[in-house]
Amino acid sequence: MLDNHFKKEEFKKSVKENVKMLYRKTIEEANQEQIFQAVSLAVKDVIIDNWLLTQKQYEKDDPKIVYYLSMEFLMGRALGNNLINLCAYNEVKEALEELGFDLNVIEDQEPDPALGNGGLGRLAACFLDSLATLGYCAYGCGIRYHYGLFKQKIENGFQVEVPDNWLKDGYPFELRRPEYAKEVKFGGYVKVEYDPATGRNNFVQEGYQSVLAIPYDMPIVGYNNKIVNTLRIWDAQAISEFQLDLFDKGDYRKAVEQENLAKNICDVLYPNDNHYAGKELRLKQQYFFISASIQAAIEKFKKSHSDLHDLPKKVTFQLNDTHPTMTVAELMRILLDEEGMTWEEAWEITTHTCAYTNHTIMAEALEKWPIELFSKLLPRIYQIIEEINRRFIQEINNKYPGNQEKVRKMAIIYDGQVKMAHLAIAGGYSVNGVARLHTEILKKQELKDFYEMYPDKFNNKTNGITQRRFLLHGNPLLADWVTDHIGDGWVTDLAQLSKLKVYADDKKAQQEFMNIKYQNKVRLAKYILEHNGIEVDPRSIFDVQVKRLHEYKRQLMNILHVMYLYNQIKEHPEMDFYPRTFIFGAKAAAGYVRAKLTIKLINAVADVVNNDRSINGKLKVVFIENYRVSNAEMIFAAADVSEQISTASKEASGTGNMKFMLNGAVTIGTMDGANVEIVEEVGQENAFIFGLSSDEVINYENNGGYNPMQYFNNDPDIRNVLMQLINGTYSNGDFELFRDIYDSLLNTKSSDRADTYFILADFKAYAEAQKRVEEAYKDEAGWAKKALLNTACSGKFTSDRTIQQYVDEIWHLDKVTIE
Ligand code: CR6
Repeated sequence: MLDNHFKKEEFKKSVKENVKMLYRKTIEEANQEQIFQAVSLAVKDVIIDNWLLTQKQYEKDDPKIVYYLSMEFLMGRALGNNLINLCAYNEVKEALEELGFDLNVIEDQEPDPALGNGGLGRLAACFLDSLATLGYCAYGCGIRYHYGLFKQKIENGFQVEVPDNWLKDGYPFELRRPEYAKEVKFGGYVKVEYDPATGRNNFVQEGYQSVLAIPYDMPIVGYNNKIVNTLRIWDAQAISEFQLDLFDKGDYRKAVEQENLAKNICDVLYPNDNHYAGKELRLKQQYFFISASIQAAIEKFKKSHSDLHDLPKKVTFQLNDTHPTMTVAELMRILLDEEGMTWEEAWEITTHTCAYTNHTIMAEALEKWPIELFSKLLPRIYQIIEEINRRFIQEINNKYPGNQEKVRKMAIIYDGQVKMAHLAIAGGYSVNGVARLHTEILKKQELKDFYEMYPDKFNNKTNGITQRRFLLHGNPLLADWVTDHIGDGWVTDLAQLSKLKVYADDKKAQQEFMNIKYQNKVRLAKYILEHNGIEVDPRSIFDVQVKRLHEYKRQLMNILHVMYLYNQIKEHPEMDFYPRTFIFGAKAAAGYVRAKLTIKLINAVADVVNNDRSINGKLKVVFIENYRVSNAEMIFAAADVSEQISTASKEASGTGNMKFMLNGAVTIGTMDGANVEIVEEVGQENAFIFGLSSDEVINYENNGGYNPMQYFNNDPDIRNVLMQLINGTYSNGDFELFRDIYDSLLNTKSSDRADTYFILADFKAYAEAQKRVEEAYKDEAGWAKKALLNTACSGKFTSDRTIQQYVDEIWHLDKVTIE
């Protein structure tokens, strides 16, 4: 498989040459960061050859293209992944060893491109990997944020956000393409001109401000197939740099305004996961990258096709959540205003080209822009949405004559707001959820009226993850073991993992499997010691919850349970207890006060528990600082227990759950999101399921909630733990520090419903499930079998499967092979 380009000697020569050219140094003089740059350039050189080949092939085959439009691409480091997909990892590792360098250390020099928050952005990155690997023509379209998701420091137990200046040393895998720049217009007003020649009105935006969108391309390397697709992220540049004559005309103020507009747009990724903040700059970001992307896509289409009516046959715009919904209106604008089509023609094309993925039912994540803000910033786009809305309401009225309730619930513009989800549904041909349960909830609850009106648009695409990054790269020991047993077909066909099932009862296989887990735990323990100064025992159960911090994900329930266990051990020192290490990793949105307080609570509990010698190290709590893609790979590989404990119905899918499963961790979780399908694949007996069902939760919610007080009053264990939040146990005597958390559960003053996420209702069931985990772990062979079966049954959760379903059922792309 070794590509010609990766002849070891040649590669070494090229690294040396790059060090010389870039830094005027010999390889002995260069530091690790410089070696990283030099190695990356050598790798990029190989990639570019394949990139050109791919381009040629696409020009020849003219396949249908999917544009995956997303505000977020949480790519993680590229060097290791590119080497994996070029099948050159081991060769390069050896070459570097011969030069006196360790590839792992070199990989660690790369900043994590963190242009995303969590699951949604990481999903986009997995999808790009699968699209290239399966040979489909795809472009990722996004924003080149100068600052990605903040870096997290923990100071005195609190989260502190540090800017992520990932571009400061230059990013070797990007390619600036100024020749493809596009102009994007904001503000001004729309002038209507009657054109006697056509008998139509022309709509002309005037008095606007412009920004130049400059694309940067990143290569997306397919696995072992020479295909290299493109992630195109747009950066903003002031147009005045190009139009200096503005100054001459004396329009200095406008020039400065445009300069500022350009400066701000791509500054920073909004750090909210599953939460809509309604900021004007965010709206600018959305239109900025959508306008540039759609303009570029139409221009590209027109280069090799004569009739825009064929667009739906050749192009799909997939909207990753509502953030890119502007696509619907921008495409209409181009077809109407620039291409001179009639409304009916343009609408026919648009509604067969756009498709929408919904990623949440959380009300606070729904994007609703105030008309004021929207129409001022995007006057022409707003006009078009008004017309879409007018016609859509007509359609509703035709279908449900006289039913004002339907109009109120479904209109795109209502109550002074533009509802982006409604626009995405009306303006596209497909609406999909991201796990079976989630899609059913959309159909029966959240989007019920839309489902009734357009049943055929709705479909499910259960999320997936790429095994190339999360097993082959992240867990080389297990990857090799799997290949030794069933061959390497799983790398591109994960269903083959089911061939491992025959080893589930095999003593030798079990031992080897658990020995690999042990070695990965040693690797993580070392990382924890280096980064947290906490010593953990790799023989203890590694019980892990890593994901964004959000109340619905219930990290709070996890830490309350740790407090409960600690009480138990203190009260009954003689009690049989299998040593356990609870590991957390999570970033909280900078403005999410309660989430940040939860981080403090976890660290406060860790402080007390880890320093209590009387419990003989039976319990350890670790909060891993700055959880991100690169350390995630190592964490998944080392987990025994995967915490997937969201309030049922709230987690649309989850994807961390799949990464744990692939790496042989056993799930403790609720019947939520993709957990339902995980249990279906691996069997009830190989997971620990507990808690309220989504139906029960929704039922409570529709009937005014439930009363957590009853649990507080009737259960002394729960009462004890809650009292410890306000009696100074974990706050050096400060009664107030954690009072907000206490209040959130019992609602003594806040206006929200008490215990919105049913923590007290599920607490005892969770504790009981944790007890079952402990018992199961004591049975070594039994646990090994469970762990091994989790890996063996994880085949369904590859993003290759997800992408193939998108292709078969929504996109209908053509497969391409490089000759
Ligand atoms: N926060 C869902 O909450 C899902 C991902 C990807 C999320 C999560 O359950 O796995 O999307 N939703 O589909 C949003 O971001 C809106 C997420 O990552």
